[in-house]
Amino acid sequence: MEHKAYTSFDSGFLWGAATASFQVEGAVKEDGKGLSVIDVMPKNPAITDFSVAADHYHHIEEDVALMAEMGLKVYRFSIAWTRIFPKGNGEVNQAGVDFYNRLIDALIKHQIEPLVTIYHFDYPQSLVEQYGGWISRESIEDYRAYAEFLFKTYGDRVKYWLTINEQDHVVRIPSRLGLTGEDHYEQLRLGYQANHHMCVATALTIKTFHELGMEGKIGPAVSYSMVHPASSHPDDILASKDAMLIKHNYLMDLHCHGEYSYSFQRYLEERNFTPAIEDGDLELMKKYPPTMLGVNYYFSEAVRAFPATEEFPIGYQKKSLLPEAEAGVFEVVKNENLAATDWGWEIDPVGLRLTLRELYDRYKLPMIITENGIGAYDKLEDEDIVRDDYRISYLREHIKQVKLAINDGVPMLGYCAWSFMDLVSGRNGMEKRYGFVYINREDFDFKDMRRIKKDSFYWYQKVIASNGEDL
Ligand code: BGP
Repeated sequence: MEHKAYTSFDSGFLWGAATASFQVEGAVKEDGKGLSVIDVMPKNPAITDFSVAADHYHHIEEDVALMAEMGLKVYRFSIAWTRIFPKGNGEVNQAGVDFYNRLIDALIKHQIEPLVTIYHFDYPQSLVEQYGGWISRESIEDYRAYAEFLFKTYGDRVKYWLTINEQDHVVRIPSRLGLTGEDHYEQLRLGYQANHHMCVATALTIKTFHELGMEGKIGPAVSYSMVHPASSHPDDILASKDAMLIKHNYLMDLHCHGEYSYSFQRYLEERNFTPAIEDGDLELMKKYPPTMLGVNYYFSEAVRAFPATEEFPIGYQKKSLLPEAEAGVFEVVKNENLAATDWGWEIDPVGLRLTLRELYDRYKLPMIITENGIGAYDKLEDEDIVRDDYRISYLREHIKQVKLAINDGVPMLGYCAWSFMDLVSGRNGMEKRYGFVYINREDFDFKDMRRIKKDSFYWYQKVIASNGEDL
């Protein structure tokens, strides 16, 4: 809807940018760090691994100085669990603790609010070896204890906490659970068990957060985006609702309402995916919901109905990282109304406003955008220039929609672009860049790791200085 008058961003709006430990830090074996599932997963010979990344581990002073120059109000980063507890539990590694103390102190010195992700994909490999990791119930207490340690160690300076990043991706990407093997359906079954444990672990962690009397807010960072019906045909509309359920809402319903919704229960039962649930688990989730939500948003999708056939019976899935087609439910199709990135992600700024509205309608929590950005083949030109006007335009259009969502009445705490600096993409190495700051390295040539401000750096600096007026 349009409004008669529009308000500006609140003066305390948190303008920020984000990264994740394994994608920026490098130094994967330094100063006592233990191995994570990311460090041991099979390498793709065509792209770089995460062992050096943006070498942030050795550049934190310089990187934080750049954040300060840009005017960031908040910096979202994740703590590498295995720097703190190399084995995931047991002994603490003081060198790892000190590293994040230095980072947090540097941020505070520059009046940049730290927004800490407790766990962003880099699960301790030792926990997989000890008891199978997230698929075992033992994982719950180890996560909670790790989070409690962080609260006690950094909670005097950190007010905003994200529990688990994109749990739905962890559930569906076997290597991130430390799973091996080829049986897609068995991996999904285990994934839903892991999902349940992660939800209980999140609730227990939020309980600990309250018991310790922590100030500030806590909640998951969820990958959540609208799934549009490809047409106004009622079958397609049903397909879009079902896709929203099995991609996004199933998890939010657990986190925020402590329930497996009636339709998701049916979905799990029919596929033999129902996890073991102990008495009290759902009550715990109900009692300790998040107090804020982090929202990762890159694109929207369009779907149409995918009727089951003999060839594609109910439950058949096109095996892919994330659900793209499931017989009897939905199939992702191209949205002819939208342009896409070089990696085929459909660019939908209005979809962000719709997403925020949908989340607030359903879960009534204040939100912060924890990731939003465009991956592109940036080109470094002579005199250290990177003309990333496509990034400026992507971010501008999305920020406009955040403002409109605020005008619709959605409480927004802030906006973190992905990413502050170039980092190793989750699946595409260094060639898919997201940062405001260019890191001078390629997949297999580390060059000099020089930090170079892109055009978007100067643009975002003005956006922040004008509190979102000068877009
Ligand atoms: C999200 C992750 C990030 C980041 C981002 C971009 O799913 O939380 O860690 O990787 O996606 O994805 P990619 O790097 O695959 O382009």
